[in-house]
Amino acid sequence: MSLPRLAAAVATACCLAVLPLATAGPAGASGGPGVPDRPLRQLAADDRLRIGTAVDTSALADDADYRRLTGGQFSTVTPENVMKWEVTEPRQGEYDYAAADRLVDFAHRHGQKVRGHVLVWHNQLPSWLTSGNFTADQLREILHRHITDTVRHFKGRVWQWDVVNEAFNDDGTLRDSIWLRELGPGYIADAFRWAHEADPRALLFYNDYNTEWTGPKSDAVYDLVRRLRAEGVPVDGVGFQGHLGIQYGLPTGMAANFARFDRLGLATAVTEADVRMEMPADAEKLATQAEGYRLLLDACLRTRHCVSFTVWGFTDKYSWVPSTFPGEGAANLYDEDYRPKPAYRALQAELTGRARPASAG
Ligand code: 9MR
Repeated sequence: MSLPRLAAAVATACCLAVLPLATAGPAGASGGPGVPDRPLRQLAADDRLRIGTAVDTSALADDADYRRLTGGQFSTVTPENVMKWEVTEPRQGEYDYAAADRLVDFAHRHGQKVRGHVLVWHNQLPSWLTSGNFTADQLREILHRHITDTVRHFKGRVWQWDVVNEAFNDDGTLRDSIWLRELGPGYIADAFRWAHEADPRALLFYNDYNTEWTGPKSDAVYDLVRRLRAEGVPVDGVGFQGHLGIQYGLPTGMAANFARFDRLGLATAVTEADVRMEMPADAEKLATQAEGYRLLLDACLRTRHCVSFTVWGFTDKYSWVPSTFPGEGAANLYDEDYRPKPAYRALQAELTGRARPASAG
């Protein structure tokens, strides 16, 4: 991204229209000594940061508390599932953007920006695609059309797109996916070029997990985006998902890792933060969890062009964790009854009174 575009990205993270906002939750406890009990989005606006959540659109439709906190606490939203290929193109060439459109409208009404998730991934693909007997040329054209049609549909309404998601293994080799097998590694650059053609103003991100610290995987992402930018491929940013588990110990060196991407002239973002634990939860585990969230936010706030910090859902009432990691859970900022947890207070405190490095441009 050119410097003016990067500066514009940071500027849109700042200066949010602040709407009448909700309290922290039904329990509405104070933010702790010296910490004002202001909604996260207001506090983040002071730091020129957008704070976001993934949104479960069924909960948004059915649960008034969920709706109130989604609109009141966050200044950007990511559809947790409804912009994924299996939902948006369930039959070849037949698109269904209805659920995603409803979320984009909600975001618009609440002064929120939208992170589009996701264009190229190995998961949640429709069966017509995975079990079809397509030639490489046909598959390339299918990918081109899907990206073009989807990005055009949301043109001007999506702030950041996760263009390519989780293309690497933890050892830094490219993941064996339908895209790599059939199209070769060039699919990544193609995807960014096609997305840029469809909406030249959207910020285009590479997004992955276990890349928050330095190691073979984040080195591989770093080498990829450096090479793509040198080749003039329109990559604007790197997303660090931020799925942590306290049983593994909390990561170190995240700010230094984010900084090297920043020095490439890229925007960065924390895109899917949650901090899970082995159940049952207790006060000590919740305190460690709070520190995990705090460390992720601190790394972002220290990074000049870290433009948004998104949590992957905000309440334990709706979370992907228990079904994916049996015996684990309690990964979110609010408990199942919408009581704010220590992690919520830690984010409030971390956002309060932080002087961020001045942005370039
Ligand atoms: O939270 C999502 C869950 O509801 C889906 O069942 C799951 C299917 O793979 O995807 C989850 O979201 C993932 C995201 O799209 C990409 N990064 C990892 C997230 C958690 O698995």
